[in-house]
Amino acid sequence: MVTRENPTPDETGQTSDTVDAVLDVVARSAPEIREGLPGRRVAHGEENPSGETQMAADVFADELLCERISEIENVGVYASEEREEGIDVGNGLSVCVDPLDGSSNLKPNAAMGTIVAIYDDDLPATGRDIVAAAYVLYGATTTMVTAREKTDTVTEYVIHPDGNYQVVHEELSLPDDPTVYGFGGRVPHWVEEFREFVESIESDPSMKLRYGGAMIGDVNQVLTYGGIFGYPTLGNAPEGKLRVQFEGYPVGYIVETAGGASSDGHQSLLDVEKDELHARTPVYVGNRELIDDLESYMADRD
Ligand code: FBP
Repeated sequence: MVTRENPTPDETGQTSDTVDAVLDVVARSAPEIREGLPGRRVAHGEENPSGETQMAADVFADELLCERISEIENVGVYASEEREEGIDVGNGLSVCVDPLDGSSNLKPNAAMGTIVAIYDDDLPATGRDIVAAAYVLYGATTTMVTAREKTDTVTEYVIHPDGNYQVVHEELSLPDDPTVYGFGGRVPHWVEEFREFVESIESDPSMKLRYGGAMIGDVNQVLTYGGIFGYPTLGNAPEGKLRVQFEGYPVGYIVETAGGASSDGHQSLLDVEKDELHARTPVYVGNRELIDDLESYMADRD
């Protein structure tokens, strides 16, 4: 379970209502985002702040969520992976959104996600400022997984086409026996220490490769079956690809709350400190023993 040195006194009252409202908006918007995808499988013509080509669907999902989340009472900032800076929308919690995670999966019609992290501080916040995180997975069905400080549990919902949603797992926890693994980045760019770790994973006959190219799909495999997902440090990109505020903290928080572990190679993702909104970090999440092994392989690397 996640422990914080300075816990928010009590996630009740206003904070709890705001978290409820944000998660409700995300769930109820998911069918519209899904329905909006077919006509938006084309490049928008712009780059996002991380220098990646935006798809029309990225922009559509961002605008829809921005409009709705900004209207929620006690939300102070809306920030998105698709925008250079956070938008000041009032006083209160900071909400960071990756509107469409894995949007390169649009063309081959594979799984994608929406990620949300809610921080009780200004941005860039730290991983210990999270009061809730969630993701929607647009797979064969649409599901949402949430982790909240208030309950210290991870809950999975199925979202129906009309926007209503219901609990399918009240308290999700990582299975004890890991069986799946998936790692991003071009293999020739993996560093030696990581390569050796992957060889140790692959030499275990109980482990099967599951990699789909959208972090949320891959992390959901790990939460369902147990195992490890990583987008590692690369020889040509030491910080990897994924962004701390939008991807690293929320998946780290969700997996840790589900009884697993997270790491940047050396420490919990929640202890990574970066002072830029769009900063990146290597991301590894999964069963505690696999993350411990990973960290021992990576120990000699900065
Ligand atoms: P986006 O949020 O821009 O889609 O990028 C994130 C992501 O798609 C992750 O979901 C995935 O793990 C990774 O990038 C895959 O990147 P690549 O195909 O470049 O290795």
